Order: sequence, then C-alpha cells, then structure tokens
Amino acid sequence: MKDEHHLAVMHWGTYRVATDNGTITSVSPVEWDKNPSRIGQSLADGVTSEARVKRPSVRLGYLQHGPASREGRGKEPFVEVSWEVALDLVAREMRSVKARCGNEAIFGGSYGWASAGRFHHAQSQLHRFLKGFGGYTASTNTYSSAAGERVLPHILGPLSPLHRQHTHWSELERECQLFVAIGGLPLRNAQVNGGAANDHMLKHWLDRLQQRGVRFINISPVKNDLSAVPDARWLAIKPGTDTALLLALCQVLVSEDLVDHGFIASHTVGFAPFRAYLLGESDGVVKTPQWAAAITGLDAGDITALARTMAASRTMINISWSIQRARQGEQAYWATVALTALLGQIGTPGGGLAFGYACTNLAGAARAVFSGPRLPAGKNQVNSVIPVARLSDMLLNPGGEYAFDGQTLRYPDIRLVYWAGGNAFHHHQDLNRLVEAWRQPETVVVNEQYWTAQARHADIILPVTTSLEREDIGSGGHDGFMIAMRQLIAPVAEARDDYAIFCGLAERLGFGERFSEGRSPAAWLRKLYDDSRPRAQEEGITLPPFDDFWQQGVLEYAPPAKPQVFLAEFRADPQRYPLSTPSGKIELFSDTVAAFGYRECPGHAWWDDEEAQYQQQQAQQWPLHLLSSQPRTRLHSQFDHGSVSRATKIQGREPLWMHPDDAAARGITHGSVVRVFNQRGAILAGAQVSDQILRGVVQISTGAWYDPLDPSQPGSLDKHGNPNVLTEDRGSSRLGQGCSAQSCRVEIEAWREPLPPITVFDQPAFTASPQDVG
Ligand SMILES: Nc1nc2c(c(=O)[nH]1)N[C@H]1C(S)=C(S)[C@@H](COP(=O)(O)OP(=O)(O)OC[C@H]3O[C@@H](n4cnc5c(=O)[nH]c(N)nc54)[C@H](O)[C@@H]3O)O[C@H]1N2
Ligand SMILES: Nc1nc2c(c(=O)[nH]1)N[C@H]1C(S)=C(S)[C@@H](COP(=O)(O)OP(=O)(O)OC[C@H]3O[C@@H](n4cnc5c(=O)[nH]c(N)nc54)[C@H](O)[C@@H]3O)O[C@H]1N2
Ligand SMILES: [Mo]
Repeated sequence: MKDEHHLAVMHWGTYRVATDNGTITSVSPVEWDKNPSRIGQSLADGVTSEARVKRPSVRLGYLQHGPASREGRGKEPFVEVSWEVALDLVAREMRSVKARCGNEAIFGGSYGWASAGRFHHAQSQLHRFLKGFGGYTASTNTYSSAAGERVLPHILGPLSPLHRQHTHWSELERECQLFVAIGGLPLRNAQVNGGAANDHMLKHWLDRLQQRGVRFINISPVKNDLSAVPDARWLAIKPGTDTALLLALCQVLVSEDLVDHGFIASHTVGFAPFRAYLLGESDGVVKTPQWAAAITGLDAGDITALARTMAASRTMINISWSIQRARQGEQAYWATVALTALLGQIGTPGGGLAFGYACTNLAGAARAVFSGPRLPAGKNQVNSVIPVARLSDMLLNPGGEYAFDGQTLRYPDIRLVYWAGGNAFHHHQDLNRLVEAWRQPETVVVNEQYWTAQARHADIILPVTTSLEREDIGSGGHDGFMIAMRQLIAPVAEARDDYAIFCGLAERLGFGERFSEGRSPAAWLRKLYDDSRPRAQEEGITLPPFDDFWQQGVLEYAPPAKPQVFLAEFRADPQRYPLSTPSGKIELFSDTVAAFGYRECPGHAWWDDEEAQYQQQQAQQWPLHLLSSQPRTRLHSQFDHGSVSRATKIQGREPLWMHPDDAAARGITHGSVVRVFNQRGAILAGAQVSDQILRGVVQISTGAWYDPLDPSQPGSLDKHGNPNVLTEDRGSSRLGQGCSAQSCRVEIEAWREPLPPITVFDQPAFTASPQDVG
C-alpha cells in the first residue's frame, strides 16, 4: 500500500509530494493515472518561488492618497504592511462603499479557476463572504463557453448538464465508425479537469478507437490538434469559418435527400425555414460546397464527400469549445446541432454530437457522477449580474445600456473590485483597454499567491496559501475520486488562507460569527463532507464516515453499471423525455431567438456576411489570424513561473507557431524573437516555424504573464507574449456576449532590437512606508 498521506490534488492531476523540512523534494504521479500530466512537476519549484506574494502589500499612492490615486495603479511601487493594517484598510473601504453607493457597487464576479480543493475554493469563499456583507454585483457564464451556454438552452438544452451526459468512450469504441473532430482532440487540453483529473484517459481511448478502425477527421487550422491519431485526415479550415462548412454539409444532405426525415419529424421543429435558407430561398444564396469552399479554404469536392460519408456511417461530430469563443460563436454550435439533427443519429451509442471531448478530461469519462462536497452558497441580496466577458465594458460605462440574450440591461457603477482565485490580466481581452478600465473603480483588492499582473495592478494585495499549505477535500465533477488533501508544507512567508482572510474581514465588518459559524477549517471539511453524503447516496455512491475517509485518504467510486449515451432517452421517447426547449424538441428554428430581433442572430443557424466582411477588412491591414489556444505546459496563467512552462519558452518568450511561408515572407527564422502587433497593442514572442499550421494562421498559447516594458506608458509593449494584448474585446454577439478571443488579426515582424529581460517573475518594486518616504 502506497502512502496516501502526501497527495496533492491539482486541476491537472494528483501527485505524491515528498518534502524535507518544508521544501518539496519530489513530485510523482499516482499509479492509477493512465497518462499523468507533466504540469505537476512545476510544483517543486513553483510553490516556493520568488514570484510568491510574501506579505500584505499596498500600492504607495493608495496608502498616501487613497482612491484619489487610482491613476497610479500598475505603475507605483508597493509598501509591505502588517495584516492588521491591510485588513483594516479593506474593511474601511468596503464599509465606505456600501454606505455611499450600496452593495451593487462592489464587483465580486471574480472569475477564474483558482485551485482544486472544495473548501478553500477561492470564489466560493469570496462569494459567501460578500453575501454575508449584503451582496455584490456578480458575473454569469464562463469564458470557456458563454456563447454556447446562451444559445443551447433555446435549441437543445443547458450546456452544463449536457456536458455531464456525454456518451462514454466505451460506447464510441463499440459503435462509432467516423469521428469528426472540429477543433481536433488535443491531448494537451485533456490534461485538466475542474477540481481534479485523477485518471487521464483521452490517449487510452483514442488508441482503442483507432485499434477498432474508427476513422478520424481533424477539422482545424492546426494539424497537431489531433496528433494522437497519426492517420487522421486533416481538413485545414480557415479559423472562424466552421459555420459555413456545417451549413454546406446540411445543404448537401438536403439536396441529395440524405436527411433522416423520421427523426426530423419526431424530434425537431423548424425544419422548413432552415431548409429554405440552405436552398437560398430566403436570401438568394444556395449554401453549396462551392459557396463554403470560397469561405473556408477547403475543397468543394471534399465537402460533398464528407457529407455523404457522414450519412453513410455511424458518425460522431464533436465541436470543441474554442470554436464558439469567437465572433458569432453561437452559430457554429447551432449549425452543429442542425447538422447532427438532419443526420438523425443523436442519441445513438456511437453517433450524434458532442460539445468538447478533449476540452477537459471530463466528456466521455465512464465515471460515477457526483458533484462532490461544496461550501453552502447562501443568497445574493443584490440582483446585479453582468455577462462574464463584459468586464471592461462595465467598468468603462457605468449606467450604460446593453443587450443580452433577449434582455436590455444596464451596467452598475462599480466602486470596489474584489478578486480571489482568478486573473483578469490573463483571461480578459484587449489588456490595454482593461488597464484603463481597471483604473475606474476607487479600490481594487486582490487575494493572490503570486505577483501576477493582476496583483501588480491592485491597490491592496493579500498573500494567500497554495493548496499544499492547507487541508482540503479534492473532488472534481465526473472524476470518480475523492481525496483527502493534507497540509504538506507550512504557509510560505505570511500567506493566509482565503477563509482566514474573510474571517478577519467579516469580524471587522460585524458578521464574523455568521461567516465562520464558529468552525475551524477542519470542522468545515467534516461538515461539507457530511452534507454531501445524502447527495452521493442519490447517485448510488455510499460514502464512509468522515474519519474513515480522512484516514484512508483516497475514495474511488464504482463506475455506473450502464455506460451512458448522450440524449438516448430523448431519442427513444421525445414525449416522455422532452428537452427543456420551448417546444421540447430540437429547434432548427427558434421563435424565441427570432423574437429578440438581433440582426446577427436570426431564428436559425446562419452565416453572417456582414461579420465576414468586417473580418476581411481587418485582414487587409492585419493579414495573419491569431489563435490563442490553451497551454500545454500550465493551466492558463497558473504556474507560468514554474519550470515546465519556462522550459518551453523561446529566449524567454512564449512560442508562437507560424507556417514556413509566412515566416520566410517576413525574414523570420525558427527560434528567433518576433514582434506581434495590431491596432490594440504589441507583444514579443518566440517563432516556432512549422508546416503543421495553415498558412495565414498563427497560434500562441494563452497564459504568459503580462509583462509591460514600461507600465507608465499606455499601450506599452508586452515583453513576454500574452495574446490578450492583441485580442478584441467584443462580445460573441448580443445573444451570448461571450469571449470572442479567437477572432483576432495581427501582423508580425522580426525583432531586431536588444531583448528586454522578463521581470514579471521577480518581486515588484517595494518602497519603505510613506512616513519614511516623507
Ligand atoms: N486570448 C484568450 N483568452 C482567454 C482564453 C482563450 O482561449 N484565449 N480562454 C479563456 C478561458 S476558457 C478561461 S477559463 C480563462 C482562464 O482564466 P483564469 O481562470 O482567470 O486563469 P488562471 O490562470 O487559472 O487564474 C487563476 C488565478 O488564481 C490564483 N489562485 C490559485 N489558487 C488560489 C487560491 O486558493 N486563492 C486565491 N486567492 N487565488 C488563487 C492563481 O495564482 C491565478 O492567478 O481565460 C480565458 N482567456
Ligand atoms: N493544459 C491545459 N488544458 C486546458 C486548459 C489549460 O489552461 N491548460 N484550460 C482548460 C479550459 S478552462 C478550457 S475552457 C478548455 C478549452 O478547450 P478549447 O476551447 O477546445 O481549447 P483551445 O486550445 O482554445 O482550442 C482547441 C483547438 O481549436 C482549434 N481552433 C481554434 N479556432 C478554431 C476555428 O475557428 N475552427 C477550428 N476548426 N478549429 C479552431 C485550435 O487550433 C486549438 O488548438 O481547455 C481546458 N484544458
Ligand atoms: Mo475555460
């Protein structure tokens, strides 16, 4: 029996961590993981690195002049203060904002992945604290898939429960003949799963499907998005054009009468107007393969052949989340639903559709479903919510009106921003605009472990423990495991848990007892666990008493007896198991969406020529399409300072993939540093020249910590390679208002000046207290 007492649970895996006198000496994957992630190796040097926030810190100008000094955000040095001083300062400002402007003026959306662990989950702690204080302005939906999350309820059903119902890989192994992967199936992304990823299984299942003779098609601008399947056919599509391809495939099915008329009649509504659109009856344009070929860059014959093969085979069509993280991202999802409805294979064991096999280690997992222990949420007294990716819009336009999924709403006037467990200077688009927006509120408070750009742009930074420095319960949705996370090392420097921080603040604000309920973290773990036992039981999982669990260290739930098949019940009996859409059926035409009256979202999936023209116009000045994909060597910005991520940088800069022809045309050589720029800003990156990427497309991972050359200059060059300096901050559409990072155009040139050093992994500038400064 291996020692189960030194397990660290991360979003990308569970590891045995050996320590010696507070130092991590080794990190090894657990033996039950089929394909462990290398990212864990960054724990060894990352957790105790120079990048840690060591003591509570306050921006100098804020300490001297308070909110009036907000122009200094991100530019001034910090002053280290005691916990007493820092917490008093935060409590004073919170009370003041509440008294003057009400709780709505506090933004607590605080989007982000934080760390694994159910009790110390940073957002849950912050939200519970802010609810106790009377509420806050929140955010809704995710950066991952807001466009999909908003369109699917109108046409198929809410995405989050659908994610949990994906057909198990074992069923695909038995029945699937053709697997069409829009956006590929990158092993890279399946390294992670929110909360835990104990057993990485994508490679295992892709191997088995290949052995069974399943054919794969990779529809992506990047060949290695399906590198796990060497024989996969690569259809190198231009980014942002998948909807045109999908519509043309539908058109072939209709004009060659390959549609499943029975399924359409029994399981869908709105076929007639959609058919009329495909055949050009409503707009004079037949959505032929020739039409799509001109848009997508694919061969018209290939499109026709693909439609026929799809109809003749048991076909699974998987669309990755990236495709909808774009302008008009809603349409790609709607067109996928429409195509698979016409094929009539939805609900069959090996066919139909899926949203994100390989986006995480979740879809297809033949694991027991149990949502795990969770902190009681409570009710937010404030009814103010923004779409998550409209952060800068909100800060720049207090009181401004905007449209969202059929509603007309107004942005609140935010005076205090409190962030814990996320990094907006990683995740938000158009960072130079965010820098400006971020200077609007009076006060910005950030709980952080590391000196990320977000911490550097705050007024008050409170240092937080990592999960190795505290006790918790590890459990990820669909993961099939629950793990006791013991404290492995002492808190680094003066770091405290988010919980301890909020206890300290709640006490100062007069609701300490109500917030803590008198419980230590250990007492909370026991409560969370006990509260979850009946919910586990409902799913057929019997959890042992807490003490047994804690002693044992690892629980693995038995997999379900019958592997699940996506929407099988709906297929079998749509009357008895209707969808939650208005009609109870798949909506090829949605009266609800049509009634919103949005030009860009009519009542059915469509190709938006106006948006396409806008993109073409951009292309004249900015010829390269920039994709910003998820990183292989870290989770978003987390552990970019760690050895695994840093080992892959090129001269310290984030690698950027480009085609040899695009490189040659600009005099760029493999391994050199380049400047990537557009009307919004400029970054440095390292050229990774490869013919695995379509000409005219470049790809960089997200997550390099934003490192402006001169933070006092607006629009300063980012020395490091954060693509969000370049991305456009526009919603996917008025329907979803999602992140549209993938719709981005740039130009690139060789960098011939001396290389500025990367400084973002060092401590920021500190100064003595203002009294000493005089
Ligand atoms: N250009 C572009 N941008 C994108 C995307 C894209 O495809 N392209 N993808 C988007 C997507 S899908 C996502 S999900 C977002 C991800 O964006 P985020 O989830 O915001 O990114 P993370 O780097 O995971 O940020 C988590 C932060 O929380 C901190 N943290 C970790 N544990 C704790 C804790 O216990 N307490 C506290 N207080 N802090 C903690 C970490 O140090 C880190 O700074 O990015 C989005 N941005
Ligand atoms: N290692 C690691 N894994 C992760 C994460 C991480 O940070 N690190 N983050 C996790 C999170 S929060 C999320 S939301 C998921 C995201 O999962 P996805 O959104 O699917 O991930 P991406 O890497 O952005 O995109 C996958 C691929 O889609 C292709 N692609 C981009 N645009 C287009 C297009 O217009 N058409 C086509 N056909 N293909 C396109 C790109 O080549 C890219 O490699 O990943 C998760 N997995
Ligand atoms: Mo995400």
